[in-house]
Amino acid sequence: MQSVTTSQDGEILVLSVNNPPVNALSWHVRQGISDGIEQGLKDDSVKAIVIRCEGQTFIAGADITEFGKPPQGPDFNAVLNTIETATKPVIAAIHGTALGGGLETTLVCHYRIAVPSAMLGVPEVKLGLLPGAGGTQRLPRLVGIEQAAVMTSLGEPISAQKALDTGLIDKLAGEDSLAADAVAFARECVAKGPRHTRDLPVKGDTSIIAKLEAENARKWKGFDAPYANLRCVAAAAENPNIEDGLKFERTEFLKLMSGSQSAAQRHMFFAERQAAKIDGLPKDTKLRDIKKVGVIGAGTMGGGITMNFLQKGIPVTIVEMVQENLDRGVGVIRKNYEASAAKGRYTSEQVEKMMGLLTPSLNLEDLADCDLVIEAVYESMDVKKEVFGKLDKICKQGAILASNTSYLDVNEIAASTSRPQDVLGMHFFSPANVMKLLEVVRGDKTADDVLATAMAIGKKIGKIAVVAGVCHGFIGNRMLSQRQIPANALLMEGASPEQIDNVFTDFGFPMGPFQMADLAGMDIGWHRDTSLEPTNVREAMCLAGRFGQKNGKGFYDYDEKRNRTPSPEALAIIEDFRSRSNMQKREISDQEIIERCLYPMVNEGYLILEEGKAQRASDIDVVWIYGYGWPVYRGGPMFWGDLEGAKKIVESLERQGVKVAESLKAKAA
Ligand code: 3H9
Repeated sequence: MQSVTTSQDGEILVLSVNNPPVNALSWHVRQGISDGIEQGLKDDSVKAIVIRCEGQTFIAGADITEFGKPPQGPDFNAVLNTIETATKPVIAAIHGTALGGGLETTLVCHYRIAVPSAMLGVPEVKLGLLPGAGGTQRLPRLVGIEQAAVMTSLGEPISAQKALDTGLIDKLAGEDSLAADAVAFARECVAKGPRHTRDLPVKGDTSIIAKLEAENARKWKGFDAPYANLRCVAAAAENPNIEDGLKFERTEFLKLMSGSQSAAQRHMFFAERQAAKIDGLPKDTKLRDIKKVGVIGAGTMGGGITMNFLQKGIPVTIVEMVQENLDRGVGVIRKNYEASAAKGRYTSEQVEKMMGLLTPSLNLEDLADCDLVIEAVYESMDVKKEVFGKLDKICKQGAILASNTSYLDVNEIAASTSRPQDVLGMHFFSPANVMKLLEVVRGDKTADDVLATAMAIGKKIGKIAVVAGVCHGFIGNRMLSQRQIPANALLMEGASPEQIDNVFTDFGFPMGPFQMADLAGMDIGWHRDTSLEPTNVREAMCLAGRFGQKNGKGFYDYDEKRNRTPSPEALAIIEDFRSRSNMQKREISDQEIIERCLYPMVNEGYLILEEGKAQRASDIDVVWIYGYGWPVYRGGPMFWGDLEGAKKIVESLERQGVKVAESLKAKAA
């Protein structure tokens, strides 16, 4: 099959790109476009050329799978030059998404027409890149500095209508008549002749750049690409001669392309998509129909889980044991929606519609007709077994019974029912209506269609679902504990909470382990027996009434705005605990903190893979990026571990006395 075909409609030559699934600019597409343009230029009967695409979308960008491989076929910039310098008008006919290199292709075309549903953008920043084929220089010439700065640095596409309003496209086509409308438009363009984006002056004001940098300082912390994009847009404003701007863009692009951030972000692009695939399960596994969901528990977790489904129009019955708790839970859901409505995310009608899909109940029997029931009760095996035993008797045959447990043995929970094939874990992360990650825990007896349905429903409610096997803490929490143990030990050896947390935030985490403990609340699981001697620093903090952010004091002191400052009292408690444990304080380097806290996590990742508890290393990266704030520009613990080097990690782990995974040792050998 040819990836670019030509056809002629009177004096208009139409090039049709056909490279499923997203018409990426693979080498054969570049070759096909280049050949097609040459053909149109040579043929005297051709007066104008249309570039359009088959399938779901216009060109969605460069072929990311080609990055880092030896170049093949014509250089993209050379192809763009062929289009731009064509002596006959070239018209881009856009449907679906024109993204990245796809949009850059349209920018060198002389005219652009799009269907109203089309989206146009330069999302390269999300891959740690910039539109390096002239996008940062031509876009400002069409839409102005402000719009170009927003589009390149944030990477969000705009609608066809907005593209028309800002001058990015010339005309809207009928939704179902793009091919014919593009040819008709091309005929109009014949008389006008080619028109070059590069010849337009750059309009607008670069003050937007500082504004964007200030507004996004938190979000962009640690990232190189947003700033590089903005530098290039500024260069467009500063260089009237586009060639100078293009040269600047090239240098910035190559820097990003050869750096580790883009490699990590491109890895995550594919990792995220790969995570949805279940090894050994046919793609067409028949899914169970989920029309109605039950949630047990109206606490923070149950409420958050419920919101995900209501937002997608799926009715939920939420069950609590006590009226007061039920009312409180439903009240929190309403309050959250109303807060979003106040920010303009929903209309009040939408809020009422979502609330109308919610049935509060005190009776488990009301879950009888649910297709999926998610239990989010207290984390105790006895309680969970009791709930699942009851569900087994109440729920209809074929219903999926899921536990939101974060640590417990899903096989044991399943064994408390007569239908373990219908049971699995659906581990949401708090706040469950916000956090993207969903660990779908496959029990030994979980049926294939149950697993596939849980993964699909996860996607439907906007989560990134990852399959995990049954083990203590599954993928994420199991690795988290490998980080927490050394973090606590380092505290005893002489590091302060602030030093440790700062190493984490400098690494790119939104917070460190002690900030996280303060946020979660130190008293979770504390026995509250004040007559007992504390066995760890956390208990010592609780005994001193330092429960974390909730009462303004934990490892840190907090003001009303929850800003943290180091706490002399907390430091004294640590010091006291240290001396009572007969530990000697010593200087600890930031590098030691990294090696002690993060290398054991990488090691645990290898053990998880060896035991088959994760399908692939990239799934582990997805868990850590979407569930625990691992910085995406470092690609997750497994990708980062490869960058650090297996040998270095193994040597350090051996020095630390950590038992090293065989597969990690083999990699280091
Ligand atoms: C660029 O253009 C650089 C330039 O400036 C040049 C400088 C010199 N390449 O997302 P989906 C695959 S950088 C290769 O599930 P959707 C994807 O992996 C690029 N493959 O579909 C998946 O494969 P599989 C700038 C790609 O309908 C399949 O297509 N462009 C590419 O939910 C379906 O993908 C971008 O960053 C690609 N470019 O969403 C756009 N794109 O089936 C990136 C997708 O094996 N793409 N695949 O898992 C997207 O944002 C979405 O894919 C899109 C469709 C919105 C297009």
